[in-house]
Amino acid sequence: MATKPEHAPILAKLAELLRRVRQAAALTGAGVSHESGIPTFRGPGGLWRNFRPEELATPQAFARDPRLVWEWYDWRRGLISQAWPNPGHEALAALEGLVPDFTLITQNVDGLHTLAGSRRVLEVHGSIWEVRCTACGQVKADRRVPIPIPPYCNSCGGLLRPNVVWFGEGLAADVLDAVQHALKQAQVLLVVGTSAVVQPAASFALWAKQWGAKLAEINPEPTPLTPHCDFVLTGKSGEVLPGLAAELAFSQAHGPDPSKKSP
Ligand code: BJW
Ligand code: ZN
Repeated sequence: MATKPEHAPILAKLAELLRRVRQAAALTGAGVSHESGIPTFRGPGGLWRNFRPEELATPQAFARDPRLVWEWYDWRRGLISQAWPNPGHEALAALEGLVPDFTLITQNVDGLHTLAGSRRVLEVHGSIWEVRCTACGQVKADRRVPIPIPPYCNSCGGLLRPNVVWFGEGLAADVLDAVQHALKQAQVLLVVGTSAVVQPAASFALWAKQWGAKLAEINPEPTPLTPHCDFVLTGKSGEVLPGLAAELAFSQAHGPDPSKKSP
C-alpha cells in the first residue's frame, strides 16, 4: 500500500525523529486488529447480540450470567483463532527492530502483536487465551475453541473466567509499573487504533506527554487525544505504519531522504 501524499511529509518528520531517539513506545487498541477481521468495541459490527462491552465486560455481568459472558468470549476466540496479523502489526514488530528500546503497550487481548513478532509486549487488559480460576486463582493458557461453556478448573473444580481486565477491575500492578517505566523513558509514543475513552489506558498518552514524549496518533477518526498530538496521521494502521517503518529503515540506512522533506 503506497503512502498517501498528504502523509509523506509527516511520516518523513516522524521517521527522522524516531531515527534520533533511543526509547520509543506504542499504545495500541482494537483498531490495529480491525484489518485482521476482528471487530472493534465501539465501531460498526462491534456489538455482539446488541450488547455493549460495558454490559458484558464486568464482574457483575459474569456473576449474573457466566454462560452469556463465556458465549461472547467463545465467539471472539473463534474469530481471533482464524485471524492473522496484518501489515500494521507487522510494521510495529519491525519498529521494535529499528528503535533501540521499543515497548509495545496494547489494550488488545488477541495476542496478534506477539504472533506478528513483537517481543516486548505489555498486554494491559490481559489475554483472551488465558483463563483464571475464580476459586483457586490459578492462571493457565487455554486455547480451546470452542471452549466448554462454562469451563471449570481441573485442579479445584471452580468456575474459570477469562484472564482479562473488566470494567471496575484494576490493571495488574506489575504491568502498570512496566507501563509507567516505558512511558517515562519514551521520547516518542505512537497511539494507534484506540478511541481513548477507557481509563486508565486513555491517559497513558497524556502521562507520556507530561514526561516529555512527542505523541503521534494513527487512526482514521479523531479521538479525545488528537488535539494533544504532535503528529496526526489520519488513516488505517495497516496502511500508515508500513510506510513509517519503511521510511525509518531507509533513513537509518542512508540518512533522511531529501526528496521526502517538507519544504
Ligand atoms: C482504526 C482502524 C484501523 C478502526 N486502523 N485505527 C475515569 C473517568 C471515567 C471512568 C473511569 C475512570 N477511571 C476508571 C473508570 C471506569 C472505566 C472506564 O474507563 N470507563 C469509561 C468507558 C468511561 N475503567 C475501568 O473500569 C478500568 N479499571 C479501572 O480504572 O480500575 C480502577 C480501579 C483501581 C483499583 C481497584 C479497582 C479499580 C478497567 C477498564 C477495562 C477495560 N476492559 C475492556 C475489555 C477487556 C477484555 C476484553 O477484550 O474482553 O478493554 S473494555 C474494551 O475497551 C477493551 C478495550 O481494550 C478497551 C478500549 O477500547 P479500544 O481498544 O480503544 O477500542 P474502541 O473500539 O473503543 O476503538 C477502536 C478505535 O480504532 C477507534 O478510534 C477507531 O476509529 C479506530 N480504528 N479501524 C486504526 N484500521
Ligand atoms: Zn481452581
